[in-house]
Amino acid sequence: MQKRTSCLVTIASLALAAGAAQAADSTDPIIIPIHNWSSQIVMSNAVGQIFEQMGNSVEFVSTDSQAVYEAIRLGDATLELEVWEGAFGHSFRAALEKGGIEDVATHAAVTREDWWYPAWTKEACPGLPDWKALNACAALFATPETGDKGRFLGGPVDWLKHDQEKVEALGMNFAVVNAGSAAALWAEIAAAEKDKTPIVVFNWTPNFAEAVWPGEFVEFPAWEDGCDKDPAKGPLPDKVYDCGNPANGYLKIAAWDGMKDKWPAAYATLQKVSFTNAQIAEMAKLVDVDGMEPEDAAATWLAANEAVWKPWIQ
Ligand code: TMO
Repeated sequence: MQKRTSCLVTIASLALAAGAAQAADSTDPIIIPIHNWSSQIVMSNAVGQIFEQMGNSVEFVSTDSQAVYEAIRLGDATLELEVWEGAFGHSFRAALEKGGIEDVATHAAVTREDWWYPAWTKEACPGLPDWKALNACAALFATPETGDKGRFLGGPVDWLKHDQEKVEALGMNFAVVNAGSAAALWAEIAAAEKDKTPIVVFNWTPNFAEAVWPGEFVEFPAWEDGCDKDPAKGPLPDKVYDCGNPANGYLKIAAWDGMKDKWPAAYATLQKVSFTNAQIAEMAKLVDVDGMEPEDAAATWLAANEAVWKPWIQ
């Protein structure tokens, strides 16, 4: 009897172990959202190609970079590979509070997204990078479009950088104009470079741009948690957004909380994914400087970096 019981237990645990080993990923496609800046598009293709090598099916869907957190929560998108703290922390935190979305991993990369100027701008406004010095130089950045106010060229509106709130909170003499695309930002910097016109635009790191145009971020009052919600946070007691974006921001990976059960192998790989600043800047460069298609850039990157990602699929 004793013997028989232990035999049954053994068979049961063997069956369990076999069941666990056989729990295959669903054949449904993993839905990977694509946004409007190059590193995110290349990284999404690279991780998608890794999933395909593992035998998964993948579908890429163009998605608004803020609405994506709600889509993931509902399982309409499976994951997000680039959750930038500055641009998307607010939407990500709101989705986490509602539930259905998971904070899966944090990349090695440290990020920053904020007002930025190419080096030649500082010659015209030597008090930079201090934001008060920038504000005192506002007339240097005036255009017919902005009248006597300085022009700040922000990113596409879906990056929701709260630049207008920041201008109002800090009482800045600037008008915010949004670029239609990331490419429009690069075109604007390249045009200003010809005659060294002072310019202040939205930029971020890691990005290809830092290798092409040396420059600096404007130093606003330091970010504090809650600066986007709580007027007491930041230097002004009655304003929200009276601060810059985080200077050492995170870059996270998020996923639908059903992913781990539906695609357990892909999920285990996703937990290991981590890219550095240099790797992300390189992904952007393959598209923005070398002119590759994102799919080819991803394949090229994977071929050159097998030692980085092969361990993620074991
Ligand atoms: C979201 N972005 C990296 C473009 O700032």
